Amino acid sequence: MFNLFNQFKKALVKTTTKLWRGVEGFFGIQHIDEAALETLEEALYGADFGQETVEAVLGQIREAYRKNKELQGQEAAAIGKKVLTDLLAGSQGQLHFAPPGGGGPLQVLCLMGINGAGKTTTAAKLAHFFKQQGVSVLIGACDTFRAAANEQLQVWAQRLDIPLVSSQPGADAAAVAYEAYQQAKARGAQLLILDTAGRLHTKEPLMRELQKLKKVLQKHDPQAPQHAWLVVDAHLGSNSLTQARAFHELFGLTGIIATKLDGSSRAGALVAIYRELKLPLYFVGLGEGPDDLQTFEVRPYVEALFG
Ligand SMILES: Nc1nc2c(ncn2[C@@H]2O[C@H](COP(=O)(O)OP(=O)(O)O)[C@@H](O)[C@H]2O)c(=O)[nH]1
Ligand SMILES: [Mg+2]
Repeated sequence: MFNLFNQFKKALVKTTTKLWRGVEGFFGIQHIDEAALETLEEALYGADFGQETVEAVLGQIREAYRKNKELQGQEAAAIGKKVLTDLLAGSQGQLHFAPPGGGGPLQVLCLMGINGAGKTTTAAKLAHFFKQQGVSVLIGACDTFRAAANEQLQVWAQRLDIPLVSSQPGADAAAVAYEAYQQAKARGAQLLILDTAGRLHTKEPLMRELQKLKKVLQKHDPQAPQHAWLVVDAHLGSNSLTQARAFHELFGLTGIIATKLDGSSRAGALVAIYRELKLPLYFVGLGEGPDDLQTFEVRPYVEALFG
């Protein structure tokens, strides 16, 4: 727990630095004033927390300042942390699997999102993560759109020693999903992770392809996919909220993964997404390596932002 906390904090350092720079040491100042509050407000908007959250944080801090003109930066930060923590209550996603070797029903996890969001990398990282937890995993390479996509997953699968089902570029993504499901079943796997082609939420044919994939999976199991996670690039800030709305409406998401938090200064958008859609956050990506994935936890996230 302690290690995880530190690692998270380190990776979010850029986010923190940005906020800090924006507020020029706001949290360290002896007594805050009107100018400091305005700088803080700007910094929070800059980090894409969204209007409602900025107003909630600022509202509480202003209220405290009104009552106590000697309010310290540290005290203001504690108020900010409390507001964010309350807003994020219930946002930590949880997954349950039968104990190692215990079997249990096959769960299907479908990753979706726009091009470059980090879906393929995340599919590999997740497979690696769950394998280490003793869950038996199989990956289905359903991005049949980009020629290099199969190759990218093959390299990962080989390196991490994870079974992979793939097909030719141009093949029907839903057919790959169907085949991958059968193989996962035959192997007694507990988790099937499906990587899919990147798509804009505005492009209809690709969005329809996702619906077809779902329909085909449901021939095997009416409950599948049990998990439909949107992978969002934290650099995109509030833009990712627009994506989440569209994917959720079309596909019915069950969760969010935010990648590239290691370099993002717009990480406040995660709060905005949770606030509106109430979709749990499962993992955050903190780099390009197989281990650069952490389960999302509220406390280190809030600490990193307001630390
Ligand atoms: N720094 C960083 N880079 C990442 C992260 N996740 C993915 N990437 C990089 O983002 C790029 C796009 O990733 P990819 O998985 O191919 O995206 P996809 O198009 O959604 O499948 C690659 O260069 C990845 O190495 C992350 O958490 N942090
Ligand atoms: Mg990909």
